[in-house]
Amino acid sequence: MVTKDIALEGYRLMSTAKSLTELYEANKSVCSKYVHATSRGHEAIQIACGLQLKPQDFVFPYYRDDSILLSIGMTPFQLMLQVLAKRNDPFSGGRTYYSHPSLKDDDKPKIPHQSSATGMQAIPATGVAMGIQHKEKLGLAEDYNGENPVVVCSLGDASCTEGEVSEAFQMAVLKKMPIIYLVQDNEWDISASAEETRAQDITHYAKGFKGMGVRTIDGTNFQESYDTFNEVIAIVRKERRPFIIHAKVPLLNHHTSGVRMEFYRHDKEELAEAWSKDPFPKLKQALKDQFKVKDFELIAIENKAKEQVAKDYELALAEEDPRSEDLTTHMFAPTPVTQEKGERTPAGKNKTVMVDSALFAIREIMAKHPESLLYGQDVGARIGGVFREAATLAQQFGDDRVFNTPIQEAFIVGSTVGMSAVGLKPIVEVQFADYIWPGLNQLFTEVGRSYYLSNGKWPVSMILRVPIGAYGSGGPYHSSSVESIVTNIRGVKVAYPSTGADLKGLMKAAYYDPNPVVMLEHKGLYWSKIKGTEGAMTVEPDEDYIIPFGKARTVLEAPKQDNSVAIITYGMGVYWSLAAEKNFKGQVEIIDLRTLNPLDEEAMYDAAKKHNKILIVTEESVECSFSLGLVARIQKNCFEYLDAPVEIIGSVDTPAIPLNSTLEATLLPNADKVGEALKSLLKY
Ligand SMILES: Cc1ncc(C[n+]2csc(CCOP(=O)(O)OP(=O)(O)O)c2C)c(N)n1
Ligand SMILES: [Mg+2]
Repeated sequence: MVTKDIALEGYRLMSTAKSLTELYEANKSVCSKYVHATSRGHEAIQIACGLQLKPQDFVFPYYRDDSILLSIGMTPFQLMLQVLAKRNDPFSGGRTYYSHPSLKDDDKPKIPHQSSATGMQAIPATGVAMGIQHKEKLGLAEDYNGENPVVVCSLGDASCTEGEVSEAFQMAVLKKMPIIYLVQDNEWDISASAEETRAQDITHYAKGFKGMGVRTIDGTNFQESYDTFNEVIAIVRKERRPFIIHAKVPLLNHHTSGVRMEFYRHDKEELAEAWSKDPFPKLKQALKDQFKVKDFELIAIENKAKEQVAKDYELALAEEDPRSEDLTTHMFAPTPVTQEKGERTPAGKNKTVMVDSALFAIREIMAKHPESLLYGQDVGARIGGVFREAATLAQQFGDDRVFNTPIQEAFIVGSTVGMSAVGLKPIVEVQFADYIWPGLNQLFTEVGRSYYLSNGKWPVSMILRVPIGAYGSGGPYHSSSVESIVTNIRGVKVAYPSTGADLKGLMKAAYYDPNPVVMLEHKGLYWSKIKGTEGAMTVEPDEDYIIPFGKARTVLEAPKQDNSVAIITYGMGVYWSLAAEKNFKGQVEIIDLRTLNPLDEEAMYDAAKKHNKILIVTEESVECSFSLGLVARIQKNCFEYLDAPVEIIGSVDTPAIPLNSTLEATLLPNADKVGEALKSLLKY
């Protein structure tokens, strides 16, 4: 039940939020330099939520949630640092928009980074709930004296039609996660109305998700909102199951400072109706009727809020802007792995296939680190991955640490943001590189940007394993190469090992790296079944063996001489090159990049300076590719040393890799094609 003190605190916060909206509007030439939205109309439900969250809880407010931020204890000054994109903006240091928070203060609920992409936060938020649940199951959870943490994921009504929201809901009900989805239903989707954009509101939609608790409330009524949150939070703290709180609210301010109401809200009746639901006079009246608070006391609260907001605005205006040198801080969190260590080739061991080297690496990681987990499609006990790349792991570490997910690549990838935020270390898989696409949005929008946009607060430590590459008529949907796309996503490291020893050493480095890592694992090398790829089988390095990212491997050294070529390659390219080299003995050096981001530029330039001719060998087609970027770098940095243009051998440029084996073979590079290129380079 709402006490007088709580209602008064609610009124103080509501007055503050209203003053913010009014001040931004009155000073729009300054405050709208950077786009912002405010909570005007949505304040009651937001304050009811924020006031009841504890420091162990997690909350994902969206761009309209400045009242949530005020009610968890942020000051108007702090919020204004963001509206003005100032250096000391506590969330992002001026990197992202107003009310796009990320926070890790001890005394407040935690806010991992979330993007501006509508609805996408549902997956990272549900990932947090999944992480909390796993910590509880695995005995890793902190003791909160019965007050177990909950997650609140705030969503606009229109954002719920995004497909990724349904992936999150599915997982939340499937696993009974401790999460509350707060849906603020103002019936607007910028200028599109609810009738235009949805067949049902969220309560009806939720019926498709068995076990989802639902409460629909008047989100303008502070007491009802507070009581509902109070009840639902208590249930979720105890029973650990998901809820939707569907709050009906009016939108009283512009969609954003840039998309203004006068552009699209011409219906006077609709506007009048919206204003009739304003939560501010409602709470004021309730304070007078229920708690007998006098008018003058309420006016004093309003005036104090206005004064504070005005004062904070002056202070915020005087704050420093980001400096240009701030631009490139927090690109990657520093990794502890900077040197190759351990025994790469321990004596007395037989060679193992590459897929097992990966398996052994993960087995050692999981045995040593209780916070590590592995999930993806079919990786669970029954099969241990379609390539058996996770075989026996579930048996050894249990179904809570190694488990199957539904076919939800977005969830698999994006949930790592949340898992990592609670201190777990997720290792996840997409089944084939061809199916990374539904997960790419999360990789780009949420995973890759978290560390940078939270100004260093929320690195996402995860490994995404991706079986990749063409062999044996995999056809158009089980063969593709994706490195040009993945390396384009900043904030993500990318490895592409070509031997078991490298895969094991890099997997370890990926695990200890605080940043997200994509491991591209060529499925044609997994078992060395293709003739000429026997070199991918290696003696398994010892447990301590680790390879830093950004260090290429010399596969084959050639002496400096009058006419020679260095091949720069990775993945299957290593083996096409080795086969081709047989006809040019001693004239060809082969460098395996091993990681594509970071890239060992020094190794490339040293090779160019030594041999003066460079051939890049890639499995990708060449148009708009990662390899073209390598060519540009080498030509720019080693122009004076080159005796021939840098050449690339890649696949034939088609929209897909065809199924038929003749067509596949015609498309892919091979030793002959590499040999032809070597011949003409040597002749040049
Ligand atoms: C993925 C994505 N698509 C489009 C947009 C542009 N956009 C920003 S807000 C918005 C409307 C969202 O409406 P709703 O979720 O109901 O929230 P409201 O603004 O009404 O509170 C749209 C389409 C976006 N930010 N992200
Ligand atoms: Mg809306």
